[in-house]
Amino acid sequence: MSQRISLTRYLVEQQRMEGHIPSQLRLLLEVVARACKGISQAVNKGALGGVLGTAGSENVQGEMQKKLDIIANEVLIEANEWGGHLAAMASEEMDDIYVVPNRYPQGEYLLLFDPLDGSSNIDVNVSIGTIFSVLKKPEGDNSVDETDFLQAGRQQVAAGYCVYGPQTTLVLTVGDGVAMFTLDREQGSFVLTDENIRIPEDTQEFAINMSNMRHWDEPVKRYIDECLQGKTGPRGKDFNMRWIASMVADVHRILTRGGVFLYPWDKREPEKAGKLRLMYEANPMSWLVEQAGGAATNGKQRILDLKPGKLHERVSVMLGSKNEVERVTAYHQV
Ligand code: P6P
Repeated sequence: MSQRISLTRYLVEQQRMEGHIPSQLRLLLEVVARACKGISQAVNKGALGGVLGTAGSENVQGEMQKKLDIIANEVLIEANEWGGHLAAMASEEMDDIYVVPNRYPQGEYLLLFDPLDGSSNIDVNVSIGTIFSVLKKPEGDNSVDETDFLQAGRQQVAAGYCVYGPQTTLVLTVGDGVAMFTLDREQGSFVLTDENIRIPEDTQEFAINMSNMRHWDEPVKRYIDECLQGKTGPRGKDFNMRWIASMVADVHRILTRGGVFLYPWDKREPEKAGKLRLMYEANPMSWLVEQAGGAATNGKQRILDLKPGKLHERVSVMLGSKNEVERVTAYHQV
């Protein structure tokens, strides 16, 4: 059997050979991975752990929180607050940033996360996941506030997700390609199972919530309609469709076999730029996709170039196989 490389060894070798990962960032990534193992355990218990169903509260998005949303959020906070690698954290489940308490040393990194993406799938046993993004705290005074987080996605120093599906798989980039680690539950460690992941530039598979079709803008309607026309239409080939309603699972499929994912702006809430959140969903996923040779735009601009105005800002998302993203983006220019 080929030698098994653990996440720890991978990160140490990346640090030693590539110089990509300062020791504090390596510690941060190890802590996040350990937290994801804990979340995976909680998710896997399901009804036996009394963790299904709603918590009876709403998050900053006005969405009903599931018990596991809160558990996952707490696991990430408690795992990361004492290590000395972070100045503060931000989460989909918390209105404001969480500044590392004074009783712990402050570090130079900012950690953002959607602790459990795809919550609507928890109770029906469909894949969900944790998405995370790491920024450096801007130089300057020791205090930290929300404005320190408002950096474009191209400023990220690490990004990844952990998908809790048939396997528990951690996918990570520090700016030198994308690597995948599968959790070996017998050893209790993540093992490298794929690296230098590449997304095919072309695809015949799109992911979108078709029930929103009547609300889409014309360029998206045109793009999807041409896909649906298949071989006899302008695309000259048939397309398949997938929609898991867990961004983590849809993006994992795209990183594994290609595809294009769209959650575009629509007329249901025209004042909102989209449904997905820029800072802790679109930015980390867009960087992973770009690092694997794909593309990610909001229909008009590269997502990683967007300068956020507020922490929980939403954005229209089109990402995946490069040629498809470029096509649907071009339709927005006409
Ligand atoms: P819809 C999950 O709630 C999420 O934020 C993404 O993970 C997912 O892609 C999307 O929303 C699903 O939205 O409207 O299809 O339920």
